[in-house]
Amino acid sequence: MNILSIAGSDPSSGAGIQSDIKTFSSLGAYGFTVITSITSQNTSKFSKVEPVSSIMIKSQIESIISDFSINAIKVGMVFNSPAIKTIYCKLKNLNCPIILDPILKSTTGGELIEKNAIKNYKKLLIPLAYVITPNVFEAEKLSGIKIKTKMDLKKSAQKIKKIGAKNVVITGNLFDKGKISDYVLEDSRHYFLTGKKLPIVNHGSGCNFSSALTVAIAKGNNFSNAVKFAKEYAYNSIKNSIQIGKGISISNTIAKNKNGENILGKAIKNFQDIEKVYTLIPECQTNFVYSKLNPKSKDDILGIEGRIVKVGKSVVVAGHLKYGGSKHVASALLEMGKKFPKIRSSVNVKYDSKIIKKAKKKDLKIKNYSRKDEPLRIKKKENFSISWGIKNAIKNSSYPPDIIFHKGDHGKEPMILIFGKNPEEVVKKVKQIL
Ligand code: PXL
Repeated sequence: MNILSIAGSDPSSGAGIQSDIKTFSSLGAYGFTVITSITSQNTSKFSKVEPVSSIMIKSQIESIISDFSINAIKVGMVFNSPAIKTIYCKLKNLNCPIILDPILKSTTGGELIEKNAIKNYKKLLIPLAYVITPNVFEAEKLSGIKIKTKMDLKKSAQKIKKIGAKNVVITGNLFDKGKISDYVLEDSRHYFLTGKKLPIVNHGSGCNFSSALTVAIAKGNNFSNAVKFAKEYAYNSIKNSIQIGKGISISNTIAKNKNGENILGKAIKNFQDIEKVYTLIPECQTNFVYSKLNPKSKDDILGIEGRIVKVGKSVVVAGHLKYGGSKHVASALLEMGKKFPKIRSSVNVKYDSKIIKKAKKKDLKIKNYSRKDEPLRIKKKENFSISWGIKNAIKNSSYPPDIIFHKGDHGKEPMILIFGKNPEEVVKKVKQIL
């Protein structure tokens, strides 16, 4: 996932470009940056701002878009009209969602856009936005409507939508005591997303919200799910904010626990390093999966969205680790886990009778099933075959097998699945059969 942030530099890394990169990384996206202005500020004081020339902004954008494919663009602080015009010219024909986060003032009071640039901001940038995310103050300035009631809020959002943004989210509304809500105006509906207000004044959560929203949209989430996700992400960034300077707290974009990814990632690396492992890769290629405790569906099972593929005499990982990334091997593991919940990892390799012989010699426990016995109603349903096969193979077993294989059927490649309590145990078993 590749995201471009066009924004200002904040040396405290609480907001702006630096903060955006932190958010993108924590969510597994790659962040490119185009710097529109440089600020000097810390947690107590905003000092200076110096705009980057439009020639340099243009050149930065060209460097990035000529080389990389971009899944979404976030536009944050743009200080003046030349910057706005340049960004408009460069983005207007790009076919990728633009998330516009209007930045007028810093939390500590610095002016982050020239007054006479707001007109061009509205005219040129708002119509490019797939979504715009003003806070209440910014919505008032952009719409010219003072927001005192929920009705004002709706009118303000409608006015901004009329200027040209496809969707509008006005963040940080404090109408209900102890609560904070975002007002969301989509194409055909509008609603509030309300949550608990944390009593923490912080620097950065607005940027965290729009950056997380950008990643969620780039990943193809539908709009309302993306907004929900971003709201929760921003809430956590405030909850985890750190008092690192002498002034207000800095919101903290802690990465989600990546334990599963680390464990599976390491095991895949060890799998790749096994001598002659390429001989084990079947025609339909290999996936390697690792389940959460008590998985409910394939979405609780981490796998490669893609495959481990054979390239000459080596194997490479084509794709990324993702929960829900595997269909077939994950189905097998899910079925195995129903009877033997301690078994949480599996890999599929090519069937070869020599491998089965070797596994027997090494005292690995082996079960099998025949795809020829598969009832027609199972054959017809996509992805049911494997669950059916595994269920059959273990139905009379009082222990979890290390290996389950089948010898294929018309047009179905024979296959071996190797199981273990964790990915490293699976790699150990693979080493035994080679
Ligand atoms: O939080 C908004 C923001 C965005 N970008 C930059 C900033 C700020 C607030 O201070 O400095 C560069």
